[in-house]
Amino acid sequence: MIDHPTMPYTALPTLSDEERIAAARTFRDEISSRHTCRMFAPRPVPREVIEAAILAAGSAPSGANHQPWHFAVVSSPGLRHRIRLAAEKEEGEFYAGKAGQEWLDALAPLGTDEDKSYLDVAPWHIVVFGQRRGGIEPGADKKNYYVTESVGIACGFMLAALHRAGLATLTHTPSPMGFLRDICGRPSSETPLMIIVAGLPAEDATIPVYATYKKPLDQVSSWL
Ligand code: IYR
Repeated sequence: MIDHPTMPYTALPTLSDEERIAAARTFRDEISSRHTCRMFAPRPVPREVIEAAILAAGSAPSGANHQPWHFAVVSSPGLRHRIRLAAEKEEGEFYAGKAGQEWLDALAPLGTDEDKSYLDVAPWHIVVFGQRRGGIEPGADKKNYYVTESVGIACGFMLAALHRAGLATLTHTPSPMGFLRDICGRPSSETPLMIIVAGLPAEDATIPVYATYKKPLDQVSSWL
């Protein structure tokens, strides 16, 4: 076996079973209070929050530790408006029928439509790309593995970090979203996965009640 350096794993706190259960439940309560928000306040949020959230996302596990992600962080009003216009063009067709009736029916209880004005309002768009090729060293061009899984986990970490910082978030997935590559100036070897829209919620922000229904434990798990 090729020699590979190791180091002690000391990251975990020492907890009693009671403390462990309480900690798991505290995190459950905190993260389950996050809900997708489509109504933002036009208020600035410090760049440092976004930097820390990206580093949190970047600590996610990934195939061969290649970290096959890129976060294009868009704050300029001009670029955010370009993203809005391009997204609304695609979504206009989507909601006009391209999605198909079954998909439109599934979305109806959420009340979404082609109006993406929140993209002009929220101060940060974090456009997440998966990299088909890369590797760990700067400039490397190796094959990446489990790209979608890895980037999905990183997005989860990022949403948790932004929520912890008191920001509202939205995972926006315009369909199709190839335009994001052009607007963000990314190479064809990268695939946009989603825009994580982040900011403070509007004072009168609401969310669809439908989105707050979460499946109970017995529906989402089996214990063998
Ligand atoms: N991308 C569209 C449609 C949409 C699709 C799913 I699946 C959602 O959970 C929500 C919306 C939009 O953003 O409106």
